[in-house]
Amino acid sequence: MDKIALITGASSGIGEACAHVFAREGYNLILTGRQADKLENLANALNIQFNTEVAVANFDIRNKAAVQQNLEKLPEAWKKVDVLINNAGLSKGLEPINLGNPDDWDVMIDTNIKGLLYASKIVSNWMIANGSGHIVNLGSIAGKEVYPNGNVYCATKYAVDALNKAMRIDLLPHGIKVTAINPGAVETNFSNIRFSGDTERAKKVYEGFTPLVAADIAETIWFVVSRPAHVNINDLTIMPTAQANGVTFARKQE
Ligand code: 8X3
Repeated sequence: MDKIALITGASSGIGEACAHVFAREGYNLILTGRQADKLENLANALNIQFNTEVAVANFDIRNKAAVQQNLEKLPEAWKKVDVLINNAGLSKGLEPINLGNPDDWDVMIDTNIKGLLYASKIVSNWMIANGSGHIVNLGSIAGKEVYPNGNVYCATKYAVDALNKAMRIDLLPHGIKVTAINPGAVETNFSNIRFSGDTERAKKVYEGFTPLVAADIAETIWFVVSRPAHVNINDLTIMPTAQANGVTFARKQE
């Protein structure tokens, strides 16, 4: 069998873009996410375009039992995962801590931290059994700097940063590479979800400059994964040229 990449949160955005790039590069794919129809459509499209074999695993990454059942029931041949892309993640709300919605906090903590852990535990054991592997964790500039009203989202991405470092230590004896990719502003559905469908507010985030697109991140992940066996990129922060840090943008007035 060809190499296998498992991508969480694969039905849209950066996850979907990674599916395209890794299919193009000859990988077979395990695509996970909550939206079965979107995953199936993507699987069919990649099969037609690249002849990619795709296994779809439909579950909510916040559900520990569902993650375990759906991954463990994959046929043994599919457990020879070479690359795990821990992409599933989201932001809900952008409010000062005293006004934040604890339900939003739960969703972010359960998805961005706990979901990443559930998937990583299972797949890292497969990688240990296989004797190799590469885990790519999607962090964020929000995991490098705290910005106003970012509070809990930033905390979850700081946790990803910590787990990225921790995994690298723990999996070192097994020859497993671990990398964090930390994007700045990428125009996906991210801000629509952050602002609960307030598309006007979401659009403003990307006004007056050229943001990154999902493909920019997917190509960067491919670069990281395609380095020679002895090279690991630990941590990579990537931003639009018009963004200097979490809050400083060169915006042109329209
Ligand atoms: C997404 C980028 O700047 O909105 O993680 O936190 S940012």
